[in-house]
Amino acid sequence: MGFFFSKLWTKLLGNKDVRMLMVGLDAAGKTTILYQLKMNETVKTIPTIGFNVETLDYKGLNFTVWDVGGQDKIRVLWKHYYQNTDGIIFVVDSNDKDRVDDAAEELKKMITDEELKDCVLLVMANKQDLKDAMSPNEVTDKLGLSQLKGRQWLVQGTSATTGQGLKEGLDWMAGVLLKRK
Ligand code: G3D
Ligand code: MG
Repeated sequence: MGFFFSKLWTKLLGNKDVRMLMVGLDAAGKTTILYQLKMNETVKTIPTIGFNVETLDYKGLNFTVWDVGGQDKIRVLWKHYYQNTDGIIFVVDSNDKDRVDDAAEELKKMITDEELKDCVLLVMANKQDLKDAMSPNEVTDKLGLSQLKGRQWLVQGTSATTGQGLKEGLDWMAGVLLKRK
């Protein structure tokens, strides 16, 4: 596919493997994003007790995706996937005002985890194509991101169905990761 494979990514992946964790509440648009990025590879679904994990691998870049929300009991199972994560992509349904507080809570739990403390955070304020969707600024506000210290983060408006914003967000991520090495 290569639609987001800018020079930045080529450069980054020439040097090392990169691991991305993509999470968010169910129906936020994660699977749709994964399929947009498909890059001629196959999306694999690994059924795990209590949750499904989707993975996509391409030239040393690994995406691991699952739904978060509610089930605190299975949270311990996620840790297995946290190791060596370079970036978190947190996907929010910008059109779901009823659940944005739940999303905020889940994000908070995730980023306060010791194992993920060095990860770069990209928030995809998804479903921007819907006319009542919260703007990326509103999403930033709702997630309480301005208070977030010691972390590089960006909120990018996206539409997984049209592909809008995906490249921009991922290019930002690649740029940050490149500078870190
Ligand atoms: P998830 O993997 O995070 O659970 P999905 O979410 O990718 O399965 O998406 C959930 C629903 O939202 C899907 O609709 C999907 O088409 C839709 N969706 C995802 N991203 C966008 C977007 O950017 N804009 C709009 N308008 N819809 C989006 P269905 O109807 O298949 O359940
Ligand atoms: Mg899904």
